[in-house]
Amino acid sequence: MRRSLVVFLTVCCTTPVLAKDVFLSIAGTVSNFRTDSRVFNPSATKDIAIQAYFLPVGNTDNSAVQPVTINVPKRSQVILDDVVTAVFHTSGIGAIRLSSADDFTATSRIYAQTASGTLGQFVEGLDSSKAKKSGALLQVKSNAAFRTNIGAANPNNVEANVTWRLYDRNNALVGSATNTKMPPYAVIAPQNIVAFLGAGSADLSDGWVSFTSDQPLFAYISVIDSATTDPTYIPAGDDSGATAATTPGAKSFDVTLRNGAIVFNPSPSTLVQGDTVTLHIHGTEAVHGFELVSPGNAIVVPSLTLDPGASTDRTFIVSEQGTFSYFCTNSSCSPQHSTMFGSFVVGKGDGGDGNPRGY
Ligand SMILES: [Cu+2]
Repeated sequence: MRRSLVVFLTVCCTTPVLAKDVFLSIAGTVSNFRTDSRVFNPSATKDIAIQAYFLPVGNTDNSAVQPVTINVPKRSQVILDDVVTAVFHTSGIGAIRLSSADDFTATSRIYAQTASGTLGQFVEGLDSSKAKKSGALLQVKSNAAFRTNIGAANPNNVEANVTWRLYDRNNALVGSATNTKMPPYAVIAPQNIVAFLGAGSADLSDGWVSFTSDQPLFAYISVIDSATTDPTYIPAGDDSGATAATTPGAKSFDVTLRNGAIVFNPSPSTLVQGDTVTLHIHGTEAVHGFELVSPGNAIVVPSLTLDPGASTDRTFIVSEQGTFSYFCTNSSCSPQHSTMFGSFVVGKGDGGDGNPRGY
């Protein structure tokens, strides 16, 4: 009796589970852009049903999005031209999630309609099991000849906390890490990598991006030739998740933005010219801003704003001596805005005694 039960359990549970949860990270019907998708059912014996979700961009919670059913007969390709309009009866840009208890594959081509024809790029539908907690996006090009857009989709029904790092052609970290919170099923629209990652005027004739996330993520870049608008879609490859090597002698500070004060911890009074500084900036209580200006009025940390609970890192090299000033840049943050400023003095070096030298 017991033996037959064991046999029964073994037989019942060794059937492979083919459930799939596939993401097309970018699709859209907007201005002259369209997306044509194809879905294929490889089964020789079974017609299948797929639940399709359109997840709009905007990095918002898409967990309440309702699905549309797509039926795919056995051994058939279903043609979904202009999929956003044809299947979802909407427009705009977003990711598409396709979910089924059965196996299938999905592909798409997102393209611009031009006077002389279309210019497009291939997007492979990737199962959520292929999403990555750490990845590398290669072939970044951003200069006079090319621009690079970056986008991402969170395939989880929970928030993902992502840290992005941009590296130049010498594999040196550019600027500082950028932290992004992605709500459940949130989608980040393709956007220029220079603005998204705060690259400033760095040389990005070649580069790459790494990301780490507490939830597996889909991320991609699209590299666009500025002269022809020829686009190339590049999905994330694997990375070890190692963080950037820290600069020897680097100093880091927590900077808390709260109603009425900007608080450094520890005090930046020991900084000297040449130090590499990372500020871990934390928002609390209200939407506060932050900017840091050098003694010569150079903007060291460009204006940023943080929601309560949000944080971001900014790294810079102290290039001048004198008084550095910081202040809140959101004048409507709170009634105590007018006291949200401060300064610190940078000397020449400590002269070996651990104390800052006057200047
Ligand atoms: Cu303020």
